[in-house]
Amino acid sequence: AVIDPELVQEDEVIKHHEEQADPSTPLILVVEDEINMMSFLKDHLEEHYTVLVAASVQKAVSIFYNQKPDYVIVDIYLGEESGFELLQQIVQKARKNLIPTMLISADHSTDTRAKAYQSGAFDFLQKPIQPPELMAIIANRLRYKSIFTQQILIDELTGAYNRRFLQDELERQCSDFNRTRSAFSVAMIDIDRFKSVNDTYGHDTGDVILQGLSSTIMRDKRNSDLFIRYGGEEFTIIMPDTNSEEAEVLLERLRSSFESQRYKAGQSEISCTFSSGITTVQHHTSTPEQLLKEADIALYQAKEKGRNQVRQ
Ligand code: GH3
Ligand code: MG
Ligand code: MG
Ligand code: MG
Ligand code: MG
Repeated sequence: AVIDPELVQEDEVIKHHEEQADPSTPLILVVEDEINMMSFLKDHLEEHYTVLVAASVQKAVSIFYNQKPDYVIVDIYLGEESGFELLQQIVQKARKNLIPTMLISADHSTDTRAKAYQSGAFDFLQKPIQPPELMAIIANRLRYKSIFTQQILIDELTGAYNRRFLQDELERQCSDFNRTRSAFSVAMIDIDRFKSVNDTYGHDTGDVILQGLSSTIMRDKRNSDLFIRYGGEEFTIIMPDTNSEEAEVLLERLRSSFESQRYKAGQSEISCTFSSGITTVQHHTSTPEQLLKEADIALYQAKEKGRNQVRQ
């Protein structure tokens, strides 16, 4: 029996959106055209993961690019199509985003296995699949991936995502917007007169303030908002599903909460402020470059108008 890919995908995508409330559950994409095999894999994987399924190369590619799974399992034999075709279309992005792929097949000849690894697959499993082995391989990969991701994507001092994350995420938001037409906003934040804080109280105090700002933001932002250290004392917040009014409310709240914090600096207590520029994609498509430029212009205006304020 062959799955109707249309039905399967719609169903699964909706499911994933509902489950997105828990972003800590890894997302596994399974590409398999045979319904018994599909449910078998799904049943086991769902004990630990959120599972998306696709029965064709085209559906798989679309889910892959839209949902960014954490791991991809691909059957080599997909009726008229082949898992190798799929791998070819996703391998570059998979590498860039550290998404491991597994090929599965009843054919486990040396040639097939070699071809699988040459095509970029990390793992190969021979059918019939043994669930403990499958689960152990995936668990290993995901553990490795999450440690590695922490190391390369998270800024050590502040715990914010580092800049590596920014371009990809902005591209993703822009392309989501083309699909959903749901507004999103981007804010640039720059600490005010930070150089003089460092000069007066020392770099360590400066570092504590950077950490203070980061904890404030990570506490007050929504789960879906992404907090990124753009560089030095500059940060970016990407706010999905957020129009300009909502973005301004959030940034204003962050601004006032940061302003009211006190930091120990030697004998004295000091406080600090930031300025922020917001831009929103609401009616028209945009590009990452354009968004950063607009947010930067708004930030510049906030500085010019006297700092410690939020501008659009
Ligand atoms: P403005 O209000 O115009 O933004 O003034 P500013 O002094 O904040 O601007 P400027 O860009 O001249 O200075 C930024 C300072 O941020 C300079 C640098 O010493 C400091 N800085 C950047 N990264 C770090 C860091 O990781 N730790 C500390 N302590 N300071 C940093
Ligand atoms: Mg098959
Ligand atoms: Mg700066
Ligand atoms: Mg500056
Ligand atoms: Mg500054």
